[in-house]
Amino acid sequence: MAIFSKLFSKIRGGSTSPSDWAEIEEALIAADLGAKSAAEIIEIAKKSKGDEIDSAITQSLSSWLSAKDRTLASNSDRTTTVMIVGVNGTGKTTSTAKLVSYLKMQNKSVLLAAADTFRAAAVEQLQTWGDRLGVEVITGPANGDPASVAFDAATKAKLDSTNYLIIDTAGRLHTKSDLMDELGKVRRVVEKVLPIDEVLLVVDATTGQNGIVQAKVFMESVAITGLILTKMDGSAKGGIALAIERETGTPIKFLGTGEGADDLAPFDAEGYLNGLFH
Ligand SMILES: Nc1nc2c(ncn2[C@@H]2O[C@H](COP(=O)(O)OP(=O)(O)OP(=O)(O)O)[C@@H](O)[C@H]2O)c(=O)[nH]1
Ligand SMILES: [Mg+2]
Repeated sequence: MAIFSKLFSKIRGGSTSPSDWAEIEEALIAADLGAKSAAEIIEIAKKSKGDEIDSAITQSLSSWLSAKDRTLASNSDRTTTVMIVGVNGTGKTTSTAKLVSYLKMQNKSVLLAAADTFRAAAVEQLQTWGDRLGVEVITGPANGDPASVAFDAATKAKLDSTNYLIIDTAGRLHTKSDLMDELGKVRRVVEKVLPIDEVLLVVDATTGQNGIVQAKVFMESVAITGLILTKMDGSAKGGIALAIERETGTPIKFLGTGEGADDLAPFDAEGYLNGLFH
């Protein structure tokens, strides 16, 4: 992930030719930083001298990261509700399971809502995770209304004073407006019982710049409070985290780094920036 170390060693190596700069810029774009940020980094590097380059670039990169709270919402007096949304196959269900594991480590009680009613296999997948992790999963009839499953789950979570309700939704193409509207319906119906605290958009890091497009469209339909960036273990292009925060202004709350229940880590912005250099 140390995408800047090559850049610096080249610059420090002496005079940097136009083709060297072009090569560095290409490397930054290939690392998924995005064309705009890559060009700006080159400008900063050209303007800075020797030892100043590191700090000048670090300063810009930190200002591009979101300044918003990255911690998962929590309420001491009522159930905290989390909706998990995103396009197909990004890792929503797996991330839901990972969040259960994360919350159970903190001795929190969790209820799951299988609001992906489109595929029987989707309900089974969540149920399997629920059994493995020892949490109850509220399901509904196949092809039933996802909002109704979410409503039933919210009612039960409130009644039982469960600490967290996590609603796993079906994957949907951000370009399909009827499916996007359905998320708004799930939200409104749950809000009859409990406020929605988090809407976490799950983005697959390996989809690169397309992830940013997905995030922007989802943000127009539902009020996204944070991102979970998955499959970081399968992407050597660490720039996407920075690019997506800069472009959307939305904080990454967690990184997914594998297929297991414990392969989730809160996003450490400082550690991430350090990792880009070393
Ligand atoms: N390597 C890796 N694989 C992951 C990660 N997160 C999820 N996966 C895998 O990605 C695949 C899809 O994950 P799911 O959790 O089913 O994705 P989903 O978004 O729920 O999919 P749909 O409900 O079909 O839209 C599975 O094979 C997961 O094991 C991750 O952080 N790293
Ligand atoms: Mg799923």
